[in-house]
Amino acid sequence: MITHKKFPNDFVYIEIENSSAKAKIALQGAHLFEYKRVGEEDILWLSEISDFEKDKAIRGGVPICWPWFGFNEDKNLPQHGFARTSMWEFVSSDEVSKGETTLLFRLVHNEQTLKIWAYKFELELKITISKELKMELKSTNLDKKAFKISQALHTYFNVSHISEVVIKGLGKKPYLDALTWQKEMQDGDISFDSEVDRVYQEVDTNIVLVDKNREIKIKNTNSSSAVIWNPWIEKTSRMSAMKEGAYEHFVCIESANAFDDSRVIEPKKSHTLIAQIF
Ligand code: TA6
Repeated sequence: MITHKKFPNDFVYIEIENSSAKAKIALQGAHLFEYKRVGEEDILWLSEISDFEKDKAIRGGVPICWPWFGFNEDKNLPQHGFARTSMWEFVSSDEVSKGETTLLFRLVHNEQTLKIWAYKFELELKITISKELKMELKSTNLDKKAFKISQALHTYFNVSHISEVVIKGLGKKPYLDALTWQKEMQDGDISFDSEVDRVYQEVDTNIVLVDKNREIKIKNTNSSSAVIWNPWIEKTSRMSAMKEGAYEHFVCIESANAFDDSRVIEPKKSHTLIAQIF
């Protein structure tokens, strides 16, 4: 069942529930901010004090960083691009089978986006809500010139406690440490006892999030980069819409095309970044 809902301030979202799972998606940013399988804990973390407000990114869920990931060279432009704060169109939904529903969202260039980024484009997000969560982000170049994008499905995973978390699948992978801007090599699995902000490259296998009582697998397609982020104590106090101690309850594992894995899209061509979470 699909229901159109809004918060008291008219911030609109879609709620979808089938026999496998329940999810909520805001039209601003096509931002999935809840995904819960029947009988299980939330897969996604959402800040208790997140904004649900026009032009402000939701803190948690799956923000879409597009058409650039991280800072822009032009410091007046927003971090992580404009897709997460733009209003998307809800195009259609389809009940593929019992317990599997797809939803399609679209963002097309407009006067505002052309002022920030001078290219004509179509961006589509297809979300499959089933026992597995699948997100397919398709970028199409509608312009006469090629463009280059970097992007991420910036997924915040809900965890029991950050000290219980181990991330597998990135051992022996090179990464860019965004805290020092040095290139490093991952030695073994990842665990957390301080701030981590890294862009892994050459990623070619599933990433596994091991928590106290569950394991979540992340399979990325058309992507060879993944971002791992936890702000730890001090950075949390400087983040918008994050309560003290929030860092204990999430880790971001982001399906990306970032830095060396940025993609050039020729006119009339598309590129689809896919993340499957199961
Ligand atoms: O993906 C990690 C990161 O780029 C961090 O550097 C951190 O700033 C985070 O994203 C959140 O960014 P935001 O703009 O949502 O506050």
